[in-house]
Amino acid sequence: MTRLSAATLDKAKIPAPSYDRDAAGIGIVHFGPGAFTRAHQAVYTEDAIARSGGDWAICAVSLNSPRAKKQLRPQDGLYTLAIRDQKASYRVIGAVREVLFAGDDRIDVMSRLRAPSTKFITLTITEKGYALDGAGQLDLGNEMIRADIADPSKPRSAMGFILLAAEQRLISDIPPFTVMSCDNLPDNGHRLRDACVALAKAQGKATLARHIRRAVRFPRTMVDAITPATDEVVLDAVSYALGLRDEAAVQRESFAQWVIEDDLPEERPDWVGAGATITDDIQGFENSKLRILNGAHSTLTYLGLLAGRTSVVEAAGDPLLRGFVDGLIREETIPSFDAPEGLSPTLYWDVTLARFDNPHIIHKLEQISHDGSQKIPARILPVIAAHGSDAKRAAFVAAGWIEWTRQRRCSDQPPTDGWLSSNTDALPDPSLSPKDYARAMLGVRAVFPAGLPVKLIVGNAEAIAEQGVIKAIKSLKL
Ligand code: CS2
Repeated sequence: MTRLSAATLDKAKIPAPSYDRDAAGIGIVHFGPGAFTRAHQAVYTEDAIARSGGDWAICAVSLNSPRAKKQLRPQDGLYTLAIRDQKASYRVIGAVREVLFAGDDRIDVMSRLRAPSTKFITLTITEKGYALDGAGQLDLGNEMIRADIADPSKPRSAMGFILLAAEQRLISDIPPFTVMSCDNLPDNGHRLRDACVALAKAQGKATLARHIRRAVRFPRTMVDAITPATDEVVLDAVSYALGLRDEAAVQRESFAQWVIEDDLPEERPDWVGAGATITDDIQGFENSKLRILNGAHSTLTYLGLLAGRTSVVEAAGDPLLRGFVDGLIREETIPSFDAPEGLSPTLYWDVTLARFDNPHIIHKLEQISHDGSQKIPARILPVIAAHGSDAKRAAFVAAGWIEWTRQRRCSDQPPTDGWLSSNTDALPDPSLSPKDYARAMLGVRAVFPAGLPVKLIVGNAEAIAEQGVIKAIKSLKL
């Protein structure tokens, strides 16, 4: 089958970019061009360009793998967005104009970052890409950070690239870019800014650190759209609808939300026209999303995997797991934070649960299970911190994650978790008893802060190991 590309686009049987792609210059460099950003930010940007024009096309940069380049380059950056909901729909997105892999194209990446036409750097590098420790500070012992300290001129981390480019722009008197983290990280923009400042200092560049703090904007954001990994079923459905082969297609539910902190330059894409919200209470939105949606996801994931479930829709359809997560969110999570004005957290949860029930989205629990060591501290532990030993269900989820890591570390399918795998020295031996393992895990400060109800969590982990998760849930005294 003929492949999708600029040359074959006129054969597409689905809607294609309505604007002149060649006329839209690149104004955004995006680190981490995985499925999420292609299904989310790139779509907002596509709509913004189509509505209001501007040089806002995207240069997509992968830091760790040439995969996106292999998928997208032969297609001139074009790919299909498949919306999988009651009504399926397909459209070709054209906002990505250039695709680079830092491993091969470092010089091109740097010249894009330095170019005065680049006004934004955006990131979806996942939690682990920020190399933060349990307290949210840059982990100077992280391998890529150590490399960026040893040789700042050949960056490996996103922070390293941002710093080198900011320094070169400063020297050449080019106005700074705005840097926007679009990852599920509490306080994402500020943590990224602080990580950049810490790295600049560790590199011995005090002036650059000051410049980053004073002159570069790092608006925080809340991003949302459920985007399961692309599989052959999606690729085949897309090929059929499109009439061309597309190796870079992505799937998503129809719901999408993007809230951006009101700290943007005047000159920016018409993201608001495309449906994004600008707010001065980003934290309220962040907490709602991270603790409600992502917290429920992680809950269904670890408890669901322990119970032999495989997808969100399947786990949410299990009356026991559904009742458990519903109680967690309503009775423990929602009272743990202040919702932003105009957002009803209970309504938000109702809508979220209905999104989990979408039978057209098969979101694998295994996918969500990745990097739990980075996700649990953002999604579940703040709820326990807010209620202490009254956080009965949240404490059970923390125990579920701990016991799941023990079981999986004992098996031939260890958790996909970069931090866990590169810090085995700091972790308890999985052959310990579930009780001793859980107690020792709770002492791993990079994940668990001091002051959590240790006895409660350890007891739950033991119960899950002894009785199985289903019985353990049933015997919870709530
Ligand atoms: C999920 C998120 O994989 C995960 O950790 O919880 O990717 C989730 O699907 C998105 O944040 C939804 O916006």
